Amino acid sequence: MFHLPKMTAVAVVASMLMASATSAQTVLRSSDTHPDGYPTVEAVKKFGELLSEKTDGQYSVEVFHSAQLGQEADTIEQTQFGVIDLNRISIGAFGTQVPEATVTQLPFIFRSAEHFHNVLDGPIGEEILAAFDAVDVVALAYYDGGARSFYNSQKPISTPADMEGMKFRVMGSDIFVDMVGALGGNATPMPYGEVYSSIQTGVIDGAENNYPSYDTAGHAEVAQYYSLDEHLMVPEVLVVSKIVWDGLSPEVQSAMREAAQESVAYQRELWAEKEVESKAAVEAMGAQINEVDKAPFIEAMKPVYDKYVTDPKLQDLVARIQATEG
Ligand code: GTR
Repeated sequence: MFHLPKMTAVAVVASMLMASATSAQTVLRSSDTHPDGYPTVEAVKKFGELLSEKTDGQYSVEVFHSAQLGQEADTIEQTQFGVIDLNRISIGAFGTQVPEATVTQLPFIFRSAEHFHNVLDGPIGEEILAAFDAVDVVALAYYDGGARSFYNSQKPISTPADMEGMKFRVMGSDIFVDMVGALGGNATPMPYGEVYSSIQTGVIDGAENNYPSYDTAGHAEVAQYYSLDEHLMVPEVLVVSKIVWDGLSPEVQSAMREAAQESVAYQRELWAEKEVESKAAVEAMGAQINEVDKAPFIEAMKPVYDKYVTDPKLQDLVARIQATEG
């Protein structure tokens, strides 16, 4: 190895620092658990292009897809520490850390995609985004994540009774554990990246997710029964580390907020296309999709609401969501 004399090394480092200060090209690293091409990954790339345009090339974004930076729970911590700059993540992965955001994890809280958009695009959506400040990230925008339904390797599920004794993987939030419990099943929180092999080896019977995840993670290959109860619509969020955010000028902060907002319409378009494409893809993989009467599933969720919606502030939030049109 070539060793520089001490003084020379110092001079080299100093000139490198000066170069980075003058050229001022900052590449922000963004995490995503999904593979390249997935709507969230493509939307964050678009966000990066818009940010770069708005900052005259001063800031750009590199998306580390396919969980290259780790599983979601770990990447949240790293984002809080400022090790990862940006993160596109499901609100479900935050668990119950952000009380206002937990309402979006309540089963059947959103009645339709239209209701979901009406709530998140308005003042309630703003209020929930702002609540993330308390956990050291700044939430910039919501992306679509569709409706999640149960799937498993054993049999079609038509009523909660069919779930009796079955094991389902859920995201790391107590709400989801109680949700499955209230339906008669057993829930195991585990990282997304372990679901495929856990179903394959029989550690769990199934999981729950939207069509695009069920498709792209290959879960349809190992759990062919997909039962359309659509119990959850959990928003995806794009967050930036608070440490990184605090180091940005107000101009760059606004550019970032604008770029994030502008990437939303693009993500929604890609999402709508991907849902259709993935439904066809899973059917081609042998998935058997059954319709479900949602009423008994909705009915069974009362204890979950009773347990998690006790704070009057959250009760008010839930009431306002329910009163929103759509
Ligand atoms: C997907 C979501 C991911 C991840 C995954 C999971 O729908 O887009 O961010 O949370 O679900 O179930 O872990």
